[in-house]
Amino acid sequence: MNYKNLKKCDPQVYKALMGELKRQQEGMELIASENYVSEAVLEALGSVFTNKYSEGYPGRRYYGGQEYTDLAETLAIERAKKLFGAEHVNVQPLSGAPANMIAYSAVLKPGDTVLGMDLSHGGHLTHGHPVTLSAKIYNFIRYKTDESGMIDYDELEKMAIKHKPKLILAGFSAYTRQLDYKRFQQIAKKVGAILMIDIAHIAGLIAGKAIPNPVPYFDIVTTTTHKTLRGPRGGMIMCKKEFAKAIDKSAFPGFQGGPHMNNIAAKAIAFGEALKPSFRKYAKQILKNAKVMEKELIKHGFKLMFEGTDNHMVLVDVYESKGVTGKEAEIALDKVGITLNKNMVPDDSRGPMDPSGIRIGVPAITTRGMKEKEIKIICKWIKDAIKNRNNEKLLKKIRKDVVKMCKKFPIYK
Ligand code: DSN
Repeated sequence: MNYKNLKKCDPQVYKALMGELKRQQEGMELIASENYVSEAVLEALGSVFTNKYSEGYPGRRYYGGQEYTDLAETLAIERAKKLFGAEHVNVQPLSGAPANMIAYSAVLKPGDTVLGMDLSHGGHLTHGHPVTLSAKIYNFIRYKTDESGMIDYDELEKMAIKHKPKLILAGFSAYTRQLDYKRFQQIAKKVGAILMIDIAHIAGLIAGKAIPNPVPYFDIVTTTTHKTLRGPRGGMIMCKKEFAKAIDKSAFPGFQGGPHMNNIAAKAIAFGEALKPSFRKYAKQILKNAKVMEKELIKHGFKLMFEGTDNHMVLVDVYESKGVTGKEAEIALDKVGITLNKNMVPDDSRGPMDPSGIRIGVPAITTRGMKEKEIKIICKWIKDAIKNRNNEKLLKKIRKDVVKMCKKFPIYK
């Protein structure tokens, strides 16, 4: 990649950027929410669309000069509709957290009750964790997984009947099982709640038709565009027609100002890529890779939460199965160039900065072209690096092997 202008203009930022490029090229990226976008997406992000203010929506803007921004935003909307079978799409949310706030404020009044999944049981901060602004505005009640690690739908139904939520929220950032969309729909119908799902983690698996599509079942669907969907960092909201006006008004002028048009153009490109047959292959390969990872890690004596995975990630209790904390494991793996994140496990007895678990995802390495054979080797490296975390010589050797494998699957040449 050529950053010749940046190199001349700002050598300090250039140095940081080149360091990050090398880190991505030579590192094994196992953060479940990360991926590698195409160079076309990168080009759009760094394009002249970045200069343009476009408050409003295509055909209805508050600034002149919108013929090309309208074109790009309309392309993004139409492609997203086709990809997910959505009735209405808003591509302006700057990311997932704003998308959720926009959706809440479109349909809720301060004080309204929401049922959302508990963070330590796989939910997301923006699903009502007490430290968030949304939890200060709305009354979040958080449901959990049962002892086997599954969502207890009977308990969820009881909670819904008891608390009468205005909104029931499905979705997660560290849960590995397929959700029962129909059951969510039945429960919401029974108590007259609006039904929303945050598909940030699994949007690419849905778009690639590797897992079922929740869009027909849910009133509102929020997502990020940069995880399995492999687009630019950003958010998106899909909804049934009856919520379209409220969602659009809540996004702008309710919550945001000018949309980031460079980002929206990049979303259009990524959605175009996701409509191609090769994206389906990628999505299916993610599931295959994650299944191999599940089996291999169990074979190596790791304890997997939720008894395994149906999606792109696994959640591992390293504290119980290996006697190391999530933070210790993350540091040991960082040393060998394997990047992942420490993560709470359900009812974790440890704190979020040094929890019992690690979360491992395969989307980025699947994008690189790695398959079952490589996953088996990576799982062995994970086991060896954690076990030998104080053996600097062995860690260095694994680091070399990691770089060698990454070079066989090059990115951003
Ligand atoms: N930070 C994202 C993740 O890693 O899951 C969610 O916002």
